[in-house]
Amino acid sequence: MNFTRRNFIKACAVSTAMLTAGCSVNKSGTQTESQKLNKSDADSWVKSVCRYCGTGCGVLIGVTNGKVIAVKGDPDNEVNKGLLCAKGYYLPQILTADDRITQPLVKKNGKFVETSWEEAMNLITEKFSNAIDEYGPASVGFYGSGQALAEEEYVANKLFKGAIGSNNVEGNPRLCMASAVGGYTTTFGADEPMGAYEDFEHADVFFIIGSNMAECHPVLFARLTDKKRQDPHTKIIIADPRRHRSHKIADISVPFKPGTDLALLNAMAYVIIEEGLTDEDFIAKHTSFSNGQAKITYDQFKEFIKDFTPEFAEKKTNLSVDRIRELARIFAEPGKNTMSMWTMGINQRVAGVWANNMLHNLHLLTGKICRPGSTPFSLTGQPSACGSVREVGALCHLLPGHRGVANAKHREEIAKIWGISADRISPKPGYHTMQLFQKCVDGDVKALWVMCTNPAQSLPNATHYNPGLEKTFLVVAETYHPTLTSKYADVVLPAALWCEKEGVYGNTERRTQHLAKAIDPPGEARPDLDMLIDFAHRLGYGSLFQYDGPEDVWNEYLKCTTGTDMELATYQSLKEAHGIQWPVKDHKGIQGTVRRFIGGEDPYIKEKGKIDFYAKPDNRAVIFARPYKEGEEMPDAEYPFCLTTGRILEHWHTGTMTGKCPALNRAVPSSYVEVHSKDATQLGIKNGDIVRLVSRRGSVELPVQVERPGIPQPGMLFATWFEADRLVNSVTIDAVDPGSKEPEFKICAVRVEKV
Ligand SMILES: Nc1nc2c(c(=O)[nH]1)N[C@H]1C(S)=C(S)[C@@H](COP(=O)(O)OP(=O)(O)OC[C@H]3O[C@@H](n4cnc5c(=O)[nH]c(N)nc54)[C@H](O)[C@@H]3O)O[C@H]1N2
Ligand SMILES: Nc1nc2c(c(=O)[nH]1)N[C@H]1C(S)=C(S)[C@@H](COP(=O)(O)OP(=O)(O)OC[C@H]3O[C@@H](n4cnc5c(=O)[nH]c(N)nc54)[C@H](O)[C@@H]3O)O[C@H]1N2
Ligand code: SF4
Ligand SMILES: [Mo]
Repeated sequence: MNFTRRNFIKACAVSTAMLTAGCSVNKSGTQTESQKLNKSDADSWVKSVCRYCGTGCGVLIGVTNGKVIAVKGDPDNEVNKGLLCAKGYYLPQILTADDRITQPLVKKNGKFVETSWEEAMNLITEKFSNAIDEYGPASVGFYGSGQALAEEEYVANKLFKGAIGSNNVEGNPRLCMASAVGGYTTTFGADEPMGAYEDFEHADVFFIIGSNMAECHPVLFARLTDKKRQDPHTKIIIADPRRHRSHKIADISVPFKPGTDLALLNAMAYVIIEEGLTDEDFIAKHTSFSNGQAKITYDQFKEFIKDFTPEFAEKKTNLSVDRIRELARIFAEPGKNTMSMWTMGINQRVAGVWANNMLHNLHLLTGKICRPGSTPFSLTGQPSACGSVREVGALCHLLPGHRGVANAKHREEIAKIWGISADRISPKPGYHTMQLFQKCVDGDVKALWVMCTNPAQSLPNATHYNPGLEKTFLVVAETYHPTLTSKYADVVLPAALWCEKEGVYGNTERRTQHLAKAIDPPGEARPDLDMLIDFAHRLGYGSLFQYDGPEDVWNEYLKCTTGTDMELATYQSLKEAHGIQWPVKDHKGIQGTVRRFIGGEDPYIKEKGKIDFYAKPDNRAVIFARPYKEGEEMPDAEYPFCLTTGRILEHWHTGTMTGKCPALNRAVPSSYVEVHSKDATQLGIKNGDIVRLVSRRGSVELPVQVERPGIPQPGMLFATWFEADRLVNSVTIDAVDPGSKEPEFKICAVRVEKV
């Protein structure tokens, strides 16, 4: 397996560039095969965005005779300036895979049979209507995706919350970004990062924790390596219990015991205060303090933080006191700009929101925020978790434009735009993701529409929840069949994929981008948007869903953002531009905003240079006193290993797409588990051996990789989970953060058995 991966990396210039420390963006950019393509190599080049990660790279899609012949990086898109990673480069191959479905499938006597759209949609309408009539609107639900288009999620949200009256609208961002949302909204009163990729150019220090950018945000990582090359004084700190590819460019590698970050982050705050590295003027002007229940004073916070000495953190994390002090000093060095970045190592935790708060604390205590190069910058996983779910409000407690279902004024405002009476929208949040699937197990959710996600493989403790999918009347809108989820479906609807439809994505840095349609979908496959609008009409809500395509939907959605803190750009300007960052400046949406909460950039602040956290009633960001908390299930005598799960460069989540690209699949054909060499010796296992990981919930058999490609801490295992035949999520834990309801994919206890 390794041998092939090495060959792959060698053969694929761009991924080599992305994976190798210190490489240059220009070099990697000009080396890609796709970059060599000329204008004349295709009949037309269509402007779009990569459908994979939250980086949001602009692409140009080469079309000849109605077929996609190539994809290349869009040189005019500021995000990637023409660069792509391997996954982006191989995008054309996912369109033509053998298991694309081109006609609706209905399960009859346990077997899937092809059917007409008419029959499939009539059946769905009948089942949903019966459930609503008999058991009420809360007996039906929708489970969507941060990979769907904004218009698709908007229409689903309106249909379920506004027309049907069910707030059971959820999606995979709950498994991913919910803790980051919780962090931004509690600390600043408003979701999403205030900074931007442009901050890379100004930062002196990068504090990267729980994030493997080299593999998960490769083009951003290339920007980082380029910055380091141009400015060798740049300091890069990478804190992660596993040494992975991103560590190669680290000036300081900080591998620590998994699940103990909260001790490290509080101890950094301790040192910053003790050593007088705070920005007192900033703290006095722009912050308040809270213990989560009530306001506290700065002095009370200082009292609280006294327990979190570097010595305390040393015991928990296995990092030395000196190292912890050093990290705090580098982070807080006066006159330098510090940018922190994090992803799932922080979010997918039962203390995910608290960990997010603590990262914000460090920036607020040192005043390293709202300045070019100083910002707490959460990296978003999916291409449109921000644009399609966080902004559209497609989670059970939200409404479009950063509004909430529990707020009467918000319900009024949205009901007006939706053309319904406000009492149609329930003030009670629906079931969050893990509840929703539990309610399927319990038989309380009778009918569920799943769109652009594969929960039977991606939910934690999946073996517990999957029988619920069997019980519920399940509609799965998919591009391929079978997937682990579509197997449970009563109806599978063939979906148009990526460039076979048109719409909008929103990436990590508040950048909204238009994806043009390049080719027709195969057979009878349709865009998800069309399916949802058709469904709304059949349910009898036709008058509320009179749209003539995605632009019409966008125009209605745009009204939900007017006058809010996240005013979006017009469809026309999005079509022309290479992404526009909200909030737009002129109500027309030509000019975006790079940084928020700073006058001169943020259109809502009149005075140039003034920092104003206006989303909070007192205009102050909150520094939270958050206690220490470990993982829900830490190792013990019976289950002595800490299992973490995550990603590699070549594969995307459940592997339905990247598994179709021969080069990617050859490079890494199977999921595996990384083991530290000490543990391997003790267990008597070597590369390629198959081991069984057993948790309190289930087991999975995986081939062993000893310290490659990453090196986990002793006592820690790292498993990839892209392979459908090895259900790693039968082992993971479904404990959730009490605030964000995001599950703890990153930590559970297992034992290892030789097979
Ligand atoms: N190639 C590729 N790229 C992707 C994706 C993909 O599937 N494939 N998916 C996209 C999506 S949706 C997401 S959410 C992102 C995820 O992007 P990342 O979060 O960067 O990726 P992961 O591998 O899930 O986890 C990152 C790291 O968290 C670390 N970790 C585990 N436990 C702890 C802990 O206790 N503390 C800390 N600090 N770290 C810990 C793991 O060691 C791991 O290396 O990637 C996006 N990009
Ligand atoms: N063990 C473990 N589990 C995890 C995580 C982890 O770190 N560890 N991470 C979690 C995170 S962060 C995330 S984001 C989730 C992701 O989990 P999922 O969303 O379940 O994974 P994907 O493989 O991205 O699923 C997307 C599905 O949509 C289909 N599809 C593609 N395009 C379209 C389209 O246009 N329309 C429709 N209808 N279908 C389409 C694809 O074929 C694919 O089956 O997994 C979570 N699960
Ligand atoms: S970095 Fe992300 S968005 Fe860019 S090409 Fe790679 S997968 Fe696509
Ligand atoms: Mo994610």
